[in-house]
Amino acid sequence: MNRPARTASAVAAAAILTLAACGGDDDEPAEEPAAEPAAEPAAERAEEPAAEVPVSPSALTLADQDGDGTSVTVGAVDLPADGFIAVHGDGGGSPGPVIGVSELLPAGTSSDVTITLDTPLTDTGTVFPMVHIDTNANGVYEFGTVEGADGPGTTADGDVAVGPVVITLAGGDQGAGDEGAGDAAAEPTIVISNFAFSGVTEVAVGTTVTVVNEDGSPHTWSALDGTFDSGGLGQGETFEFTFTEPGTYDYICNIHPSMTGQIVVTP
Ligand SMILES: [Cu+2]
Repeated sequence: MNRPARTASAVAAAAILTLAACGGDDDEPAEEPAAEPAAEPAAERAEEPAAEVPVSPSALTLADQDGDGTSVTVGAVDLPADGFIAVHGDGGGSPGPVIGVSELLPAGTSSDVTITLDTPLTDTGTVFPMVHIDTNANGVYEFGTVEGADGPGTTADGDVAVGPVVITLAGGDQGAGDEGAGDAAAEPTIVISNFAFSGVTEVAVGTTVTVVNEDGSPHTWSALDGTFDSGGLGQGETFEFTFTEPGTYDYICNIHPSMTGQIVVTP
């Protein structure tokens, strides 16, 4: 588990030995410069919690996608320890500032991770999801704010686990929301769009409600009491449920729990 750190210090030690050896050929003063570099790596190692948490092998499975610019979905991420996906904006063809961070993800493989962008894209563009490991194991993403904490994860080859994702924003699609509402009377529909539920809020018992996800990001339509659960719906996918019990049903998207809604089923 500590292999990367050990390798790093071994390399540092080797470099120091080389320095000392070269200096030795020359003269005695060589011992003084050698003392300084020796002290630094030791101090770094003591302060850096990274040594205790593995950052490799990390891996990302990425694909270009359509979206509304508010999120990016990572197909899969493999983590050697608990960590995050930090989404970097486009810094001129390479990772720029971070514009969104996932929740804490467990060690192992997570699929279809959707990360909300704090700074939404306003046009088709590229973002760079990057693995960051929770090196201080406190569940909080602190890279850049706490020294030495939560640095990038690296692949088995030793590269930073990062890659570009082109998000294509749909243009001229603004009429789409109206269609669902128009048919609501005949065919009760709940539309998921722009990370929000809209549509029918009250139906009679026995009614079948259709839920459609218009977002590029996957969402679910899930009753808090478990009465219904669409599971993950991709873009354009629908789910139908027939209400057989009157009541008031609160629901959320399990992927984005801040997405909430309610439907009343009348007797
Ligand atoms: Cu969602």
